[in-house]
Amino acid sequence: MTDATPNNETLVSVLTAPGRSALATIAIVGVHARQIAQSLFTPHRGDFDLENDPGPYYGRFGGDVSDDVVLAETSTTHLPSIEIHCHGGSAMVEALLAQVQQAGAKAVTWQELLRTEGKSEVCIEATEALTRCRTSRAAAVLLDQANGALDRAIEKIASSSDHAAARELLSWQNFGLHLTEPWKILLVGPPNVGKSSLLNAILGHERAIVSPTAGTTRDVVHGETSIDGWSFVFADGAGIRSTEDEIERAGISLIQRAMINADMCLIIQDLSIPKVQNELIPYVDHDHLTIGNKADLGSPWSRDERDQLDQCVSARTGQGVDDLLQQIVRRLVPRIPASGTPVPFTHRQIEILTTLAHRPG
Ligand SMILES: Nc1nc2c(ncn2[C@@H]2O[C@H](COP(=O)(O)OP(=O)(O)OP(=O)(O)O)[C@@H](O)[C@H]2O)c(=O)[nH]1
Ligand SMILES: [Mg+2]
Repeated sequence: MTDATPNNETLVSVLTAPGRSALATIAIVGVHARQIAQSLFTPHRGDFDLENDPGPYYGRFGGDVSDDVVLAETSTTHLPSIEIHCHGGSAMVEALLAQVQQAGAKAVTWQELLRTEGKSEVCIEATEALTRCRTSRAAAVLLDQANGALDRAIEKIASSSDHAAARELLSWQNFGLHLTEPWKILLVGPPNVGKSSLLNAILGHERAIVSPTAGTTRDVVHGETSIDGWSFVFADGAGIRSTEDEIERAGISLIQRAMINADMCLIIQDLSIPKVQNELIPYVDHDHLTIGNKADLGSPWSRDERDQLDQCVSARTGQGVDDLLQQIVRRLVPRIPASGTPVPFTHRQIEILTTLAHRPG
């Protein structure tokens, strides 16, 4: 592992997320790290001798403004690296950071610090993605990439010009991009078919207003949940119909625009009234499932008409809702990578692989 820090430069960075928290971690890395710690830290008990004992030490860090901290040397390369665990109020973190800078360290982002320690771009991206992913299942895939699965695969492809291997990696791109961004599912259909009721049944709480009045929902209402360890955001909006009501028309245009960015639409119809062909719903080009709701009520639908649907549900009783969720997962996450599989998860990585897949030779 190489380090990119100029010999005389020592860096300081806050490793924890910006904002107030219980605790924060500041890292000092570079040739003068020990010297800087020595000038600002006084242990509550015993000696402070990083050369011979990496700690942890408990003591006071700072001059006029100071904090009780735990300090330890955490070097993994030949470059001295020290972590200070202080209280997390943003004013205290800023004050300590300023004092470390005054003592000679240069403030950098935690990404720059990782780069200095010789970590690859993929590893830095994975570390960043891990702070944003929402489920432990997604985190496990990202940890594999932080530990080098994707770096090793890209290196091998680059040296062997193995186009098929590049294409295989690219087949995971949609899955990979959704490790940090939930899949977007839009509930669409005519007014009063039970879109808001179904959103509430899926989320397990009363997120959207439900009423027998057609045209109740106007704004797009979002709710996030995880299914089988993958993250999804469901969105419900205005029922689509032709109307003179200006506010309802604005709501319909919102939901039509939201369809453009949705990963999948659920086209909902009401089984308790005769089947209507709603030409206003432009779903045919879109990945979608057709749903018949209100299956708890009597229905004028023929057997054939019901069989053409992907799923019958009752938002009121919950009948069929779990089966619907399983269908959604099977459609959007048809393959799950085995442990250790390289998976690209940023647009930068996808671009690199696309170039490798098309490189002559
Ligand atoms: N029996 C029965 N009634 C339902 C079911 N789902 C919804 N409803 C009723 O149907 C009516 C309309 O439900 P909503 O969820 O507000 O329908 P919507 O599609 O969101 O309607 P808009 O927002 O107006 O477009 C309400 O009275 C609900 O209680 C169901 O599965 N079974
Ligand atoms: Mg509604």
